[in-house]
Amino acid sequence: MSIRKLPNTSSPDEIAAVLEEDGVVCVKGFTTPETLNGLKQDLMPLLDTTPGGDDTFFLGNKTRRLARLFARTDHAVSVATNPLYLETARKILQSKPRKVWAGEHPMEVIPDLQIGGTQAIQIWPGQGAQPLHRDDAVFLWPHPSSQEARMNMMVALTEFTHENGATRVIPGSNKWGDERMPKVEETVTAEMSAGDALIWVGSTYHGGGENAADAPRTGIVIQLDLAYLRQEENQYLSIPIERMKALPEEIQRLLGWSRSETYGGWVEHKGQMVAPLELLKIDDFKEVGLIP
Ligand SMILES: O=C(O)CCC(=O)C(=O)O
Ligand SMILES: [Fe+2]
Repeated sequence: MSIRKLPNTSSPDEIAAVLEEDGVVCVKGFTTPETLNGLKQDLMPLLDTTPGGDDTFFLGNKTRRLARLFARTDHAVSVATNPLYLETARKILQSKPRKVWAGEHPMEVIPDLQIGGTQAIQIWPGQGAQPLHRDDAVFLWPHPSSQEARMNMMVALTEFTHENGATRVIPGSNKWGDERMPKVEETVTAEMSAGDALIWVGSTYHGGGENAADAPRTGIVIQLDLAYLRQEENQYLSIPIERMKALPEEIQRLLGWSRSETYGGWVEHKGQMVAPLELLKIDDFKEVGLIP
């Protein structure tokens, strides 16, 4: 099985249809050249001074990981809200409303989405392959499942080749049960040009490839998750409050500052159980117990 490649003129429905089947898809030309250049300008100098991981295996001591992308580049906003990703994620993650009763009143509730993690990942020559894994392991999600917990997307900032450590993926492994072991021989390589995006669901096995080339391979990942699950990367502590206040409300919500229809995530303010994003509108955070 190969990774299907779709043009950036595809609809979220078309992208979601491939994801439902294969668990992975590549969108060619996902970013504009301006966004790609902006991401590189903002992140490459920071990666230059980022140390490698502290384990040789899972995170890789020749792999540099720089997180907190919403604190570090304005371009994270357009990447996360690109309909080719966000609308597609909504089709996969929000397709099954849940039934809830409030007394005699039945409710059909659609779970919110949130950004669960952001990273630039730069694999240097000499880094071996990352173990194959499912990204929804962070939630101990059971498989097979009729509901995906997470979507992930890798946007290539450099070319991704088999030689330089492009992500390895097992298409179709999103349908496997938890007893089946992923094997390297079952993987295919997600070769991409800079600006392309690889999108996969949380249950698809994959891993960073070995870099046997002579230059680093760099990409960024932004995860979109069911908002009632714990964020993998703690966004509340990752983004300075003044920067949070300046972000669009859609992004504030996606970064966890909303309150769900069934009251997940509230904070008390003057006797009301409000969405935390109400606090972002208040100038003096000491008034509500937050220290800026
Ligand atoms: O760097 C890659 O190609 C994949 C990284 C990855 O899968 C992860 O860190 O979860
Ligand atoms: Fe992963």
